Amino acid sequence: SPITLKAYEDRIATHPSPLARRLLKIMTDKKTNLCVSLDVDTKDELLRLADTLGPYVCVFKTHVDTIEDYTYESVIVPLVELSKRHNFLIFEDRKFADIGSTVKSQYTSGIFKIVQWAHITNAHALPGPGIVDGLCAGTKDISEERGLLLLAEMSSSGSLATGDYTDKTVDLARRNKLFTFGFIAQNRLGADDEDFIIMTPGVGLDDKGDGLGQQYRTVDDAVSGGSDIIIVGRGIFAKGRDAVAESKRYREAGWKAYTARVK
Ligand code: 5FU
Repeated sequence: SPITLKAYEDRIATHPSPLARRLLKIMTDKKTNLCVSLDVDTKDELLRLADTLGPYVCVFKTHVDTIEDYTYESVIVPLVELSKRHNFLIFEDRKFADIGSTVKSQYTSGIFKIVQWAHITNAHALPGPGIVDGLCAGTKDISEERGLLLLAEMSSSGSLATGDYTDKTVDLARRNKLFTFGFIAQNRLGADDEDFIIMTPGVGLDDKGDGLGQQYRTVDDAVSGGSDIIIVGRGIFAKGRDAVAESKRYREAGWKAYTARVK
């Protein structure tokens, strides 16, 4: 049977993570639990989608290392500007997976300097507590809120992140709830009063998979199962789709499924 959960609005005041409070406020104000995954190859496509779809999303997810013509000045600076104009958060789906010292450098340095602009990033729990400590140390000189999601489950077929691994990932998140505010997952995780934010990829209304292991669930399935935010990529901008119309459709479906499950 579908689970019932507190309203996003009622979680704002009590959430331990400042970034999560900001996110829940955006979701409440804009009435959206849609995160669009901007998996495109050029800066023009990325910025055009961020501008036209901005009103419908709470978060944009990026893989900034796939942008062919990336420079910090031409991609990040305007993207941050758009995030202010349309009131969305930026989530760099970096999936860190190394020792603390290395991930700290990968988060703060190089050509991407993720911590400077991505409100949210994510990491695998595989290396153990040092990965969270290293990333958290990387936020020390940043004045704005930053947050981390741990990958507790994946959408892909045959994923090894199940059972005991998933449980231990939840335990790892419990060590630092100011910074680690939730999970990439397919199910509700943690106790109700822990209030982790669950973001769920592998959501699509028209496709079953992509031939490379991706598996799609419906919006209803994900949200009634406990997902707080649905992540949609190709379902919205694949060739032949009208990205604005699809964003409206997923946003409506996501909000309807959410209101149906609220206590
Ligand atoms: F952690 C995960 C996961 O378990 N599944 C995913 O699909 C992340 N993803 C990302 O979500 C993936 O890297 C894509 O960027 C996005 C899904 O895109 P799609 O086009 O909706 O399949």
